[in-house]
Amino acid sequence: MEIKDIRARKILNSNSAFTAEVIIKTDKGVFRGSSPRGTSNSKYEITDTASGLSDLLKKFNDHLNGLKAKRLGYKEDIFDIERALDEKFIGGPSIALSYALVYALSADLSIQPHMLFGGNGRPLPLCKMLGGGLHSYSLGMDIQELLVTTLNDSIDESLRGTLEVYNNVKALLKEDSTRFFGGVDLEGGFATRLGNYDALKLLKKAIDRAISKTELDIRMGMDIAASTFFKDGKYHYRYPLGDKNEVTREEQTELMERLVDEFDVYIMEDPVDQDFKDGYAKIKKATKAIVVGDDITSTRTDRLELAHDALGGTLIKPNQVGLLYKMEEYSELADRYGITKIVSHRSEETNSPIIADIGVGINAKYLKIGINRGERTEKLNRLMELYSDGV
Ligand code: 2PG
Ligand code: MG
Repeated sequence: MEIKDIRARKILNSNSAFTAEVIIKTDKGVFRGSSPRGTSNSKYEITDTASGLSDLLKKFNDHLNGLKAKRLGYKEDIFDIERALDEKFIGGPSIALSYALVYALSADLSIQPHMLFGGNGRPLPLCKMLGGGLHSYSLGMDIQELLVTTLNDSIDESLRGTLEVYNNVKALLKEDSTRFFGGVDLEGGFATRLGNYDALKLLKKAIDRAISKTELDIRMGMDIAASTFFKDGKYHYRYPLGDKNEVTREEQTELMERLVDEFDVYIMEDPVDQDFKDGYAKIKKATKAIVVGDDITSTRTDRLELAHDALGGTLIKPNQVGLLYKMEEYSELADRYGITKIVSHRSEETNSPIIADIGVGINAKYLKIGINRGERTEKLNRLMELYSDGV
C-alpha cells in the first residue's frame, strides 16, 4: 500500500471539544482515524488537551508530509511509523494516525481491521446504565458508572438482557420525577439526582426483574473511579455510603467489600484511588468480584507489572498510551498474567467504531460501552457486525 496523501485536521468530539483526525488517501480509498479523550483521566495516562491543538496539528502536518509516498505491507510498518514519532505528537495525533493507518492497511490487504491484531475474540458488551461523578458534572451520584453485562456466549442474548435492564431502569426512573428529568451523561448512562445507594438499589431491582423475565445470567458491574473524589488522604462523598461523608482508605476498602456482597457485584473497577494498590489487593482477596484496574494501570506495561497481583481485570484504552504497539504489548502482558481484558470507550468519543475491532482483535473479554448516544451505538453496531460475519 502506498500513502498517496495524508493530513491531520481538528474535528469535534462528543463532548463538544476539538480533537485530532487523520485522513489518508490510498489506491483503495480514503481512510480516517480520530482520537477520543477522557474526563476522569488517570495521572498515569498521556494527557491530551484541546487547547493548543491547532498549533500542534500544523507541526504534525509537516511531519505527515514526510509519510507521503511511503509504502506499507504489514502491521509492523504501522508500529515503525509510531516509533519514529516525536514525543510531542504522542497522544491524540498519534492514535488518530495509527487508527487511520489500520483502516488503510486492512483495506489494502482486503482483511477486516481486527485481523491485523491477530485475534478473533468474542467480547461481550459491558454497558453503562447510570452515570455519575465527573461524567454527570458532579451533580449526581459519586460512583461514576453503574454497568451491566451477561455471562452469555451470544451477543444477541447479551444485548437482549442488557436492553431489558435498560428499559427497566428507565421505567423505574420515570416513577421518580423529582430526581430524574430524562437526561443522560457523557456516555449515555442515565444522569439522575439519585444518591449512590438509591441508584444501586434501583439497578439491582431492574436486573432482578430482567433475570426473571429473560432467564439470562445478567450481572452488575461498576466503575467507582475513586480517584476522582479522593483528596488529601480521604474519599469525599456527596452521597455517603456509610454514615460519614469523608472516609479513609481503610474505610473505603471496607465499604467496597460490603457493596460487592450486598449488590452481588460481578465487576468492580477502580474501587480505591490509583495509588492504593493494597486496597485493590484487599478487595480482590476478600470478595468474589473481578477487581479491575483502569486509573491504576492506564494501559501501561510498567504499571501492570506493578499492580497485576492486585487485579483480576484491566481496562485497555489505546489512547491512554497513544501508540498501538504499546497497547499490544500491554494486552500480551495482561494475557501472561491471566488478567481479564476489557477494551473501553472514553467519555469524550468520536464516531469511529475501531475499539470494537480492537476488542475482537486482541481477544478481549468485554467491550465497555454506552448503550445509547450515536458515538457509542456505532461501536456496538460494529461489534454485532463482527459477530454476525463470523469474524
Ligand atoms: C473510565 C472512562 C470510560 P473517562 O473511567 O473508565 O468510562 O472514563 O474516559 O472519562 O476516563
Ligand atoms: Mg474507569
